[in-house]
Amino acid sequence: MSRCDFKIVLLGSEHVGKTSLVLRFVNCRFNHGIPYQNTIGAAFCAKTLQSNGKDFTVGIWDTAGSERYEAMTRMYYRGAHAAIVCYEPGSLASWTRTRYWLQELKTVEENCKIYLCGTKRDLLDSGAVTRAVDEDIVATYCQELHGHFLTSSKTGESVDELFQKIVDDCAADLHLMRAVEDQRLQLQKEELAYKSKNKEYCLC
Ligand SMILES: Nc1nc2c(ncn2[C@@H]2O[C@H](COP(=O)(O)OP(=O)(O)O)[C@@H](O)[C@H]2O)c(=O)[nH]1
Ligand SMILES: [Mg+2]
Repeated sequence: MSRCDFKIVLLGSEHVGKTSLVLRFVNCRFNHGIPYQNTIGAAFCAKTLQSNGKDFTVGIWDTAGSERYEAMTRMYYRGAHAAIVCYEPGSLASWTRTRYWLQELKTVEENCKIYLCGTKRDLLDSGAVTRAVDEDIVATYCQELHGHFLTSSKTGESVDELFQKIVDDCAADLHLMRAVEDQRLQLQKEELAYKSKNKEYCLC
């Protein structure tokens, strides 16, 4: 049984910045200048955050964006409590892929809270790239979603805010919190059962 309270999955096309976003959030760093490393299948990591004075462990699945791994990616968003769907504001192709994932999530995982994330904000701010994805269109899509953040994994801008909002939304979801409490109780029971079983064999 999983010890994570909330499951978050990252979706979006290759190169959009998903792995960098997770690394910035979990390790507070940005791998600048390191050659691009394609995520194979998916990668997992976890971090504990607080909401309303309580600790919650979030498990994050960073998926491969490539269409080659699409069937595999579906396995990772099954049962996700939240999805971060990433696009690059400077890339129309990445936005097309985003629309695909939004549609897919809405039909397959209707209870999943969806957050749009425009990545590489530093490149937009510095003028290194120009916006190709229309802001009004993004705003229209956002009306049905839980939030929209423009992040930079290079500077860290809005990264913690994105994950904090997800944890706050999950912690405010009574149905989900009931499931979290049940899971914690179950884990406690299993731990107690394990300890008392091992005591029987202890010779000291
Ligand atoms: N300037 C800038 N580059 C970024 C940012 N996020 C990612 N990158 C770069 O974009 C490329 C793809 O990033 P990666 O996180 O591997 O994308 P993924 O394929 O979606 O996991 C890498 O060369 C990163 O260094 C960002 O916020 N700012
Ligand atoms: Mg990756």
